[in-house]
Amino acid sequence: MYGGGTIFEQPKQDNLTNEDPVLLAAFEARIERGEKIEPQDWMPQLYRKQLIRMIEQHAHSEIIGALPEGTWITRAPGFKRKMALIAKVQDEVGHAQMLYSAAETLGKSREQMINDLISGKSKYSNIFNYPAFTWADSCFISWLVDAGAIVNQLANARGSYGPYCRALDRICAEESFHLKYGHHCVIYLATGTTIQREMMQAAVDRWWKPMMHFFGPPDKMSVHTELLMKWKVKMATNDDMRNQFLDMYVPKIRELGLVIPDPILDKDEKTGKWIFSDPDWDEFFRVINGDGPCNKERLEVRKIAEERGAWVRRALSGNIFKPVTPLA
Ligand code: FAQ
Repeated sequence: MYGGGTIFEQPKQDNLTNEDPVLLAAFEARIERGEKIEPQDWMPQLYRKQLIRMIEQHAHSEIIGALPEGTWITRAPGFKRKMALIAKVQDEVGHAQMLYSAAETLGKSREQMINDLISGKSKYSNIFNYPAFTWADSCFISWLVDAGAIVNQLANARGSYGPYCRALDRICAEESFHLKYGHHCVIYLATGTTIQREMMQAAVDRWWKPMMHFFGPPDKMSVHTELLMKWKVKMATNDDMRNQFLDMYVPKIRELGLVIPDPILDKDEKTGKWIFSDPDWDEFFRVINGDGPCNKERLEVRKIAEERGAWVRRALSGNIFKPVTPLA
């Protein structure tokens, strides 16, 4: 296992029955007034537990999310694209570090979070368990996965937990550059030669379903939304975020002559809601529970990275002669 750190006992409480009602009421009133909760402030165990779960999953998503695009750095067409992609991938890993720091303020150590990622205990975003076969797949991620991430993060940056919101503000600023870079890459392919256009269309066909999954299960199947909205951790429901993404990006995708692989995708102008085909929620749950096309490979790569970096961590901690403990 990843060494060091004290063992943090994950808050076990799944309800509020043991919380002091006076403190709980004061806490909820602060949230209602739009105040930020800071690490030293009183908070219910369940708020702490939910935030750790969500921020940790977000951090893992950034670090695993660097992998499918990372494999394209050496093959990106041209020096400028290589430079831009290196910078983007570096940013994503940096986002993970900011988010791990935000989660650490709640008491769980980075070592434990990394161990839980590598052992498969923690989740990370479904979408990074799919392969990036072509350069166009990498372009899809840079434009539309980043776009989806921004929709989610801009909303949640207005949330209640100070360290998470501040990390999200900084992340959104960087992601907006990724979005411009990704959009430029997609425009280039979608307005290029027949082969380039076909390659971009094939990427849209492959990634559309995971992209629909990206915002989480429909509200009626979501376990955590109600409580997280009440405590202003989530500032929009999964369906609202998906709808906002469709509102913003379906016209832009179609403008480029790309076809979204959903014959019934359409906006109901009366309700303002998009109508779309069922994106196969069974597949979503299989993938997030470890059985996607690349889950094993992604975790294996992370595990190797942790093993290879062990000597650096030992050196930094002054423990250079301590033997490396094999990863679990
Ligand atoms: N993938 O009750 P809900 C990025 C799980 S960052 C995997 O609705 P919740 C940057 C959920 O954890 C992308 N699992 O859950 C980038 C729960 O399982 P649990 C990540 C998912 O928390 C771009 C169960 O399903 N962004 O892309 C997913 O209320 C390009 C029930 O679901 C964040 O993490 C999913 N998509 O809402 C990097 C943002 N959806 O824990 C590189 C922060 C749901 O009970 C390249 N997170 N699940 O075992 C959130 O906003 C929320 O956690 C949601 C899910 C909206 C993702």
